[in-house]
Amino acid sequence: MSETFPAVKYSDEVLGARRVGSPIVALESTIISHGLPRPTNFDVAQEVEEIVRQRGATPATIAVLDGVVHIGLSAIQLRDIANRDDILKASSRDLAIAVARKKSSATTVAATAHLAVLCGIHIFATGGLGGVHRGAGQSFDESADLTALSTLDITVICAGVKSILDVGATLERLETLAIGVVGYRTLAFPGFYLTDSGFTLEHQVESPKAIASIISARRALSTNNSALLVANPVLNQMEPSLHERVLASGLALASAQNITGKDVTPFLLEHFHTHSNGESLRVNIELIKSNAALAADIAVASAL
Ligand code: PSU
Ligand code: MN
Repeated sequence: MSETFPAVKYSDEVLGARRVGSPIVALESTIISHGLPRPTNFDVAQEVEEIVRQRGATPATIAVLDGVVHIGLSAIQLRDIANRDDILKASSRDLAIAVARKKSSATTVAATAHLAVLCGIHIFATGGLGGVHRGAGQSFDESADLTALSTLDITVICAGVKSILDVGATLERLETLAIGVVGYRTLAFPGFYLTDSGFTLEHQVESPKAIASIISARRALSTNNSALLVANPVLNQMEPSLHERVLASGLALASAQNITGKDVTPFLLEHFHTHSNGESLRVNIELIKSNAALAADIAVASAL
């Protein structure tokens, strides 16, 4: 007989929130393990959870530890994700492999969103969404975040898509995949480190309450079988010329060193963190916190 697997494990805090039906915000873990440098990553992970709590919602950071899916992490587990050297990066397709083989994996937007919805959580804060990479016409490198979000009832609060990507192509794919996009207090689609990617959105929303009513309209119309993106621009962006310089050198280095597949995004983020005099790190931290705060406000406004 084949092995059976335990259901996911909830933290006491998340269990308590589920019991009384109070709002929960899913938080991803790849941002901690592969997106931010040590030791800042652990501090930021804790601060982000605290921001969610202060605004009246419960944080559920999601990850796989030693083959067990965790919805909500203890401080020790959060530290493991931040500091352990054996933490993999799992997209949706890797989840079952990690669980069956008792591995430890941080979860990407795709995998976190999948597990959140599996557990009845429908609001999710991240940094920047994955998308279509530059040169994807040749490399076919498109993040599984997009296809995952095309099948999940979840609202993702992000600072747009990462500026290392082909933003125009990513917006086209979002349209094809029926993933709704609204700008939070802006029509300028944000570009992660940059407040404005140069692309214009069709819809602007002004408040968490307005987003909550879009979420209930999605349910009423059954258009909640794909995700809604809330694009929340960072207030204090990276200086655009510095951004352009570091991006150009990062892309050149990635190509010279033949970096491919799931390593591309962590490689470029790390390049930014080591070549921007702390600017990319400052902006990355600001945007994660800001997205977590907005996600908590939306969760409270929609009582999800
Ligand atoms: N946003 C960040 N830092 C990150 C990521 C997003 O601020 O590290 C991660 C997310 O987990 C996202 C992943 O799902 O990058 C996309 O990776 P890829 O391009 O390989 O699909
Ligand atoms: Mn990829």
